Amino acid sequence: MAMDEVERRLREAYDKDFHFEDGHVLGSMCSKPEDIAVKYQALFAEANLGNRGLYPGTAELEEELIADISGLMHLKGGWGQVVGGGTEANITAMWIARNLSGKKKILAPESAHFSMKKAADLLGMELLEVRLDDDYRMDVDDLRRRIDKDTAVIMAVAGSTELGAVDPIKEVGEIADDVFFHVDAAFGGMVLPFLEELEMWSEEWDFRVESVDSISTDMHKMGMATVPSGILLLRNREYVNLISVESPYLTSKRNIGLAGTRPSGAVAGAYAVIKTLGREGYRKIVRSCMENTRYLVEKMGEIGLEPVIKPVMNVAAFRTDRAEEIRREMDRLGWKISTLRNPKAIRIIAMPYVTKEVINDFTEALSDALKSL
Ligand code: 0PR
Repeated sequence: MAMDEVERRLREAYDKDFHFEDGHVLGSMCSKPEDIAVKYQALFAEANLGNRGLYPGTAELEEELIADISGLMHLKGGWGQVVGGGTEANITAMWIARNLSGKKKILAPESAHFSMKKAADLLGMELLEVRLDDDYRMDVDDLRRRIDKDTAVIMAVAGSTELGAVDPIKEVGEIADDVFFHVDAAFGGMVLPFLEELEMWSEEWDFRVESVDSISTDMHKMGMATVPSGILLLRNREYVNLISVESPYLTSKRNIGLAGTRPSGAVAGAYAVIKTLGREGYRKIVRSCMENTRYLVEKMGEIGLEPVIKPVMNVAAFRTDRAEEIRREMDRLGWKISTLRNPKAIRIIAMPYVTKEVINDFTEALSDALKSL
């Protein structure tokens, strides 16, 4: 195909997609990446940390990025790697737990992301769901009842996909003393440290809880970086041996983790964004997202929709038996929201591009739609 024809085709496809800046996407957990992340992801497009020896520069960036995120989550020493996202991080953590213990049972809250089902299936493990309490947090009494000699791992969520709820990590940690304990902070990892600095959150949820063995967080969710830039952190670097194989013909003799070739442009992108935003930059973003979440709750209240829980972070779900019907109608009007099945609710994530103006436009359109439904 001629160059201009290819470009026309690419443009056409691009225009079919929904873009965050258009202010109609209210159901995505992904960042609109900062410009600097996009620029440097492109510069490092050919880098592949799967063959580390060819990319010593990129490897240094990854080490610094991991050190910074470790610091944010109070991990000293330890080990970390940039992975393809929350799914890969959860699978890898379960892989370590299985190989470490030789056991099969995973205890996870009912609110765990569906990637846990993939992890259990792939690894031949058994996923047991722990009940939630009235605040949609893992019920520690139920957890205590379910743990037994065959439990390989307990996982908890810091920022659930549906509600942004945070499990009681410290209490779970007391129960998980002798068992591998993984915290999925795919969304919350880049929110909670800043909520804490803003004095809007006070529970310990990270490596300060001694029995936490691993934490995952995604830089492409609240990290303002490009897709895909997940991060997995491990307290004990020796555990790496459980997930590595010989790679005799490469520049490094061991290949660690699930991926061979790793999308390493995202490492440069994430590095660029954390170094330019710094803690202050993220604090500002989180503060503004929380203000907008409160504003959203207020505006939804005016049209008779109440939140399932008081939002802990910038994820808000509103109860309604007509959730699916509303989603379909709003979709027809060009608004992209998502729904929960239990309880029935519509869900909105107040990412930075969901501004007060967007909220005004959306609630106005929703109010009109509700009258005609
Ligand atoms: N853990 C949690 C708590 C998550 O919320 C998610 C994804 C994952 C793990 C898996 O992460 P990856 O998708 O990076 O593998 N949460 C969102 C979801 O499944 C992801 C998402 C993002 C969905 C953008 C839609 C969208 O437009 O709902």
